[in-house]
Amino acid sequence: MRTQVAIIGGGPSGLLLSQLLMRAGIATVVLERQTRAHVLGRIRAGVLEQGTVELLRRAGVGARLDREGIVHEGTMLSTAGGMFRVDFKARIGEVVTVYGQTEVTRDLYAAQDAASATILDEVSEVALHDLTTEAPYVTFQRGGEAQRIDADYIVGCDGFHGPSRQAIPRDKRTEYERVYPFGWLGVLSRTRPAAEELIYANHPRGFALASMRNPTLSRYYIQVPLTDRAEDWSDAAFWDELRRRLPAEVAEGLETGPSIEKSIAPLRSFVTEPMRWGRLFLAGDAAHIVPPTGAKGLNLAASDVHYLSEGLIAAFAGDGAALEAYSDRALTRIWAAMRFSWWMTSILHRFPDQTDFDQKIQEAELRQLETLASAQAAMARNYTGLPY
Ligand code: FAS
Ligand code: PHB
Repeated sequence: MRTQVAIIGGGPSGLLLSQLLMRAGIATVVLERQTRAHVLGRIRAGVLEQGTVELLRRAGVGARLDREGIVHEGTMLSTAGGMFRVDFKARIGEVVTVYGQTEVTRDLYAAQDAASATILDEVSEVALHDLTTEAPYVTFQRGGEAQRIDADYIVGCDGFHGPSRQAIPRDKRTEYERVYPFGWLGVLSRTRPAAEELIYANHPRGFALASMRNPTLSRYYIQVPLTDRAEDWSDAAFWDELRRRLPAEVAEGLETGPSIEKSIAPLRSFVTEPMRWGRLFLAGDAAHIVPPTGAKGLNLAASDVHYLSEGLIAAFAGDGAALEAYSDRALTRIWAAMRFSWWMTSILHRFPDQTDFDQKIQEAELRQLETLASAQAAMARNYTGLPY
């Protein structure tokens, strides 16, 4: 089999890249390890930056998002001193849209099907070859058969655990990592959301987040030790702990119900540089991971795909400059989001080894955010998304 761009990974990065390239007349093949049902069963991100919304519209998958997405003009933060709001719209004239990653992926699959895209799922033993030549190729198993795809370019959209990043020689890659000493226990429930907007809570018992997917589907998280397992938490125990960490006036009115999804996500900050090796390019979680505190993961995948699709489209038209610049251009925005996600995580969580001094600094950071318009504008700028 031969194509122009072979994409490894059928998550949001891979599907969005394939959609944008196909709309520009470039042939793609997407290789996905899991079944489509498995990919669509993942509960991940919930908040889209405006840049992501506009990119999805340009990709032709904005219709349902525009109908069902919920625009939020600000967010609430809760501390020992009470709850306060950061008004994105008032501070910088920007907003975010609440629309689950699962729905983004569903819309992308539908659009790719309508475009008769070649998406090969349930592949295994994916291996990348001859990346530093002009004739790279991918081998894999599917349906018990060994197969090969020759391509002009290969893009690794295969997430943190995929083979693409590892295909770059270890001495050619620099990796930066911070692993956080806690995880997020997340619950999805068919209940009315706790509030109109998201609530990020800093509490002595640990961080909590009240989010949502739509007016009848809520998404909640609480910080838990890395030693916890989701099966150790009954629904009742989760709701009790969440109530303790949310402001009393919110906890009183909390609608609870059976969890329809319950899982623990570890938190890490991770970047690999460069995001290219010969004719292999990396995009999304294959190249970087952020703690979900800043709602950046999916949004960074979108800006990578924006830059990379521009570069590939120009390269196939004879101008390779944007493709040459891809890694540096993407990493500039990635590191800005890394900083913001680290900062949000550092001011909202309880760290097992934190000192009294650390605690006072955290309180001072939160007080600045509560009382300084310039601090709120800076947070709003980063949360709603830095320009592409
Ligand atoms: P993905 O990991 O989504 O997709 C990679 C795809 O590659 C997968 O479908 C995988 O099956 C496939 N793949 C892997 N190895 C392969 C192989 N060998 N061959 C073929 N295919 C292969 N972000 C937020 O903004 N907010 C959140 O609340 C949030 N919560 C998260 C919770 C969890 C548990 C995780 C893991 C991530 C979370 N994220 C969150 C980040 C998440 O949304 C990612 O940023 C987003 O999924 C990135 O999309 P992709 O780059 O496509 O990677
Ligand atoms: C979510 O709704 O899943 C969500 C929202 C904001 C975050 C993290 C997760 O910062």
